Amino acid sequence: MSPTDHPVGTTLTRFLAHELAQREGEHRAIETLLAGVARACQRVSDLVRRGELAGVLGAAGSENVQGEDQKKLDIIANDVFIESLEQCGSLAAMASEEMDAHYPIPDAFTKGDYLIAFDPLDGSSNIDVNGSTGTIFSIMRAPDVRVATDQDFLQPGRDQVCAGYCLYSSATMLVLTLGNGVAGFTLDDSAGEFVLSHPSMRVPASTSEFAINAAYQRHWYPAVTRYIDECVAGESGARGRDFNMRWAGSMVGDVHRILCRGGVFLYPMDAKLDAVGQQGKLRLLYEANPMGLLVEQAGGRAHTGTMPILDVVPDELHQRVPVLMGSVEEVDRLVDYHQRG
Ligand code: P6P
Repeated sequence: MSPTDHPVGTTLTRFLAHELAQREGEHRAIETLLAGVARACQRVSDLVRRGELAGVLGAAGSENVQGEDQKKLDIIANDVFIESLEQCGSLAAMASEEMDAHYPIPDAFTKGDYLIAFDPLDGSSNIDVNGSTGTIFSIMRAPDVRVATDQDFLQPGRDQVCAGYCLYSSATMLVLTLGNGVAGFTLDDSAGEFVLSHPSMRVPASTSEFAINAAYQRHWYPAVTRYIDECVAGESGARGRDFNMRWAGSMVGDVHRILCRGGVFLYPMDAKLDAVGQQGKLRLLYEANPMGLLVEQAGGRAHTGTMPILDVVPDELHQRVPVLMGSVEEVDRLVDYHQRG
């Protein structure tokens, strides 16, 4: 069964029941887990929408394992996901951008066969200015239900069972893949549930829109400089057409736009990251891998510049990677420029 087999208006619950019915043994656990994810996203969406009125804006006065200043809502959203999922019975452990190590499901609760890695509030620097933010999640199988370790999460992105995000913007949308295409659900506040609105999201192979933080231009390596210069040169340049630029400041906002109308998202390796020994800015397990699976499932490409993102074998929980993803023709051109050096 594919997402296009479901009529617009189908609830997420019914969609999951049909899509997972053929999966012997594991469908109930994934359905329960994703129902918990949807509930957590609804709770975070409500807090985001209420903003100052809910007293959730502003800095928390602490740093996360990445050394980044945390927003209050980073911590609150993380707690919402822990609270919503730790008793669902489908998980052995959880890992998050906001937690140094993995969170093992307490022995008091039923454990399950899956792991979830998530960024509870991606783009949180946007939260105080009412910009788009989101939650990104990646679901994998747990090698050992009894005793989970950080090592258990270190699986290539191609092995994900499910990946998705929830975008908190003008509408709240849950977008996910179970390995059989990409479906988008819009939160119907009156009904209090996610409803299928985008049965089969596809990334057009060609685009004239790129997303990059141009403030780092002086640090770019030649492949990226060449690619962006050619886009900016427009109709009279090598590409023979004008390009547009967007930068949402939240990966969820940029990738959602690409899933809707095409484009290419770049957070590449550069001299500034190299100088501090970082392999990239974005995190592999709970940003690049889930977004990479979604983009590939929607007919796009996701690459580090040297290899497909989904083939990277992680070596630590908060590993970073360079990210080039979106319309196939543009990512292939970027990869070609990277290979030429
Ligand atoms: P910059 C948000 O912090 C994030 O991880 C992504 O969501 C976003 O695309 C990127 O970083 C923004 O980075 O350097 O432009 O602030």
